[in-house]
Amino acid sequence: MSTTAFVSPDDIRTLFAQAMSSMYRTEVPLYGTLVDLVAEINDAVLTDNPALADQLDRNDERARLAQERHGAIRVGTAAELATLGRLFAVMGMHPVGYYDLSVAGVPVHSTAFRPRTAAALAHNPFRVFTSLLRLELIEDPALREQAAQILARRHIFTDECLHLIAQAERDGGLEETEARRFVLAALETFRWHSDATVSLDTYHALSKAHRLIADVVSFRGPHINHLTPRTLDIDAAQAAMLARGIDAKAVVEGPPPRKCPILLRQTSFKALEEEVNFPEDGRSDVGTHTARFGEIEQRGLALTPKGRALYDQLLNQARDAGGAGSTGGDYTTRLANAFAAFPDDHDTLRREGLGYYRYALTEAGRADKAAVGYLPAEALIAAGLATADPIVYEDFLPVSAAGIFQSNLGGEEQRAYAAHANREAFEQALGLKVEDEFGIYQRLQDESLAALRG
Ligand code: OOG
Ligand code: NI
Repeated sequence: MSTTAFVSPDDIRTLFAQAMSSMYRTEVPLYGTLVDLVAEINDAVLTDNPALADQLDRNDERARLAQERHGAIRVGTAAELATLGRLFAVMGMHPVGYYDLSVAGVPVHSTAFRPRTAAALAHNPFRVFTSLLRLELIEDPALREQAAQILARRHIFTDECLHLIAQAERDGGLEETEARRFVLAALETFRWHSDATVSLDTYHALSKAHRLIADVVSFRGPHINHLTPRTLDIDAAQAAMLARGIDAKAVVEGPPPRKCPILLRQTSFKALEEEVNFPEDGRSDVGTHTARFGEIEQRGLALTPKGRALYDQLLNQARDAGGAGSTGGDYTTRLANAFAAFPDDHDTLRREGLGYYRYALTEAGRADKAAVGYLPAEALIAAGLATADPIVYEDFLPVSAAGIFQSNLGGEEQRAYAAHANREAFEQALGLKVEDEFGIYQRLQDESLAALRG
């Protein structure tokens, strides 16, 4: 068999992202509304702002935009997580970042499976925020044991899916027909099931421990709980959601509106209350469950450790002022005031080493190889021989993620668990190390600098 017949993992990821998107459109029609609304807003922004359109073109970001999504799932056991890691690897998605959400009262820790190279990201940046339930955080030992037993009995992957993962690992890839079968088989794991696997009483007991525990334990698999398109103007998207009567979250998570967007801003519509059948002595009880929602995000500059430390400090300052977290009425003002201390022009952000940039020669630079050979990057920019464009943040923010979890678990803020981050336990469950995001952005920046002189 010749390896040239293998479909590239990037193409498998694109097929998978498209399949997930059409499945979720059917399952949660309001998601389709969001996708359409975001497409309209993005078109309008690009028409009004040719400089931004040029920047996206220069950085291979224009084409990926219409396809760009992230999703989120939650699994219950180490074995489930480890197999997911293998499944995502077939599509060129690898674990990046460790997120501890127990500090925010959510009994999970998480990573994001995503592509890591410039070429793979430009092809399709599809990422899946993946959480592992921390059963040890269930206080009642009997309930903890019951949840573990229920999870131990379920099989979240089809036999065909497991078979094709093993085949891809053994042969080093999948050919066209198998790749298509793999995508369909993988899709099954993330499908919604309106039939629970536990009785209504068990569901209530799990819910009382934490609604998220009930969401993970009561079903046959880790249903995709949202898919998020990327908008170029989240304030316009938020206004459009409200104008259409969509029940949007009150506060946009992340940094305030800025001239130079940084990291990630997100908003969502509240989870739907859906009918679920709970098995009971050969019949079933009808109840409801709220899990699935829609979300929109705007992505900006990836920050260096220095920039990120400043972001964390200012966000804490805004949240702590008055002790109100992000729920106080004047949060938007507090956030804007705190972030006045964060530079908001790209020259300063870059020169102060707060963010990562992708360097490229301008036409003049390409014509003047001699100058390019000896001038430092800042001098090339000053002379109009090179550009530096923001490298887009591809990851997540734990405080925002906690806010998204909370607003979809019924709103009330949960107390923090006494547990602490346990990255080693997570990596052991996954069977892989999670990569640090900063190293990836640094590499992208360094590659662009090296290419200037290439
Ligand atoms: C994941 C919430 C995190 C985000 O965008 O920060 C997330 C979940 O609810 O399972 O998706
Ligand atoms: Ni999300």
